[in-house]
Formats: sequence, structure tokens, C-alpha cells
Amino acid sequence: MPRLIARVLILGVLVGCGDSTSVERDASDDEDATDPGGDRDRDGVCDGTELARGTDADASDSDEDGFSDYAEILGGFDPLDPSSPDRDQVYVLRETPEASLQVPLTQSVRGAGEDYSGAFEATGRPDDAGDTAATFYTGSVATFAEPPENASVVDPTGEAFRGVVGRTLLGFELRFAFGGATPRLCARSHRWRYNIKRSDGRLIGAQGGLLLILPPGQTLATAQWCLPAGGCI
Ligand SMILES: [Ca+2]
Ligand SMILES: [Ca+2]
Repeated sequence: MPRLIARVLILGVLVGCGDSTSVERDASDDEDATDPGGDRDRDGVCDGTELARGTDADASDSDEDGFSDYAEILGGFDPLDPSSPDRDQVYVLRETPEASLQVPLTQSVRGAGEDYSGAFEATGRPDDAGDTAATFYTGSVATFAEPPENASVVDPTGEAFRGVVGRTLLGFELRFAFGGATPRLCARSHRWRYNIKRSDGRLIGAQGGLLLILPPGQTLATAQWCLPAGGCI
């Protein structure tokens, strides 16, 4: 009888240990998976936000396109679509005082003697440093009309073409510079748009772009993206 009691006690201890260990492991997993304020991949997007948006809470770049989930959400892009943002619209400006960038654009019009002019617009929200594309924009010029005889006047600094007649290709150049902006040593991107209007006020065309600010030595593949100053979003 004493031997039977001892065997029952030993079994009870073993079963008890097993249950206890199992319960502790499950509780830990649940805590990691459901902590909405955590940020496991440290990309600036909270685990709860990642869950809601369907992004990978363990990968800072869910669609592996080089842009962090936070940068894509901030810029209004789709963090689950590697073709968003469109690489053809990405323009890199280095984070150095001497860095500059020229972006040529063209717009095809069919004129009947009207004037056409372009205007730059920063379309993204300011980042934590208060920067938008306008921070780095230094101006635009009208560069050419093709064929040249279709425009009576090309006004470079006015970003305008006057007296345009017939099917004509209008050329513009947008200019950006880092200049005296504050280096942040992290990558960020800013949306912009260039609107081309006819002299009667009608919008003829709008071309968008994304200005990518990269610190020295970083590429899109190795970029260390800026994080939200106030904690994950
Ligand atoms: Ca995250
Ligand atoms: Ca991405």
C-alpha cells in the first residue's frame, strides 16, 4: 500500500508540471500576438496597426520593395503592393549640403493660341521634422517646345509657354536641393505633383513624383528609415 500511494503522488507531480509549463507558454505567445502597442519589427508601425492593415508585424518592409511599412503608410502608398510606389516616379536626393536634383517632365498639348504654365505642389503630409517636398524644392523652368515654332514665347522662369498652336510637346524641369535642410541620417520620402494649366484655368495634366531623401552611404536596399518621433502609429 505505501508503494501505491508513492506512485500516485509521483504521477500527480508530473502531470501538474506538464500542465503548468504548457499554460505559461501559451500565455506568453498570446501576449506577443495581441499587444497592440508593441512594435516587434521596430518599423514605426504598431503591432495592432499591422494586424489591422494585414502587414507583417515581423518584417519592416512587408512587400520587400525597399520602402518601410511606415514610410508607405505615411506617404499614402500600399505597403502590400511592391509596385507602390511606382519606381519610375522615385527621385533620389542625397542628404548632403551640395546635393541637387533635376527632374525633366513633358506634357503634350493641342493648342489654339493659349498660354500654358506649370506649378509645383507638395502633396504629402509634413514629417516629424516638418519637412515636405517643398522643403527641398528650389524652382522649375520651362525648357523647350517641340516643334519650337508652335510656341510664340518660352518663358523659362515663368514656367510658361505663350501662344501655343497645334500639337506641341512642352518641356519643364523641376529642381531640388538639400541645401541647408537639417540632416536626419535616416531615409524618408515626400510626395509632390506638378500641375500644368491652360490660360483659361483648365488643368491639362498633372504628373506626380516621390522625392526620396537618402543619407550618404545608404541605398533603397539598405535604407534605415526614419521612425515616428512619438512612438509607433
Ligand atoms: Ca511594426
Ligand atoms: Ca514596402
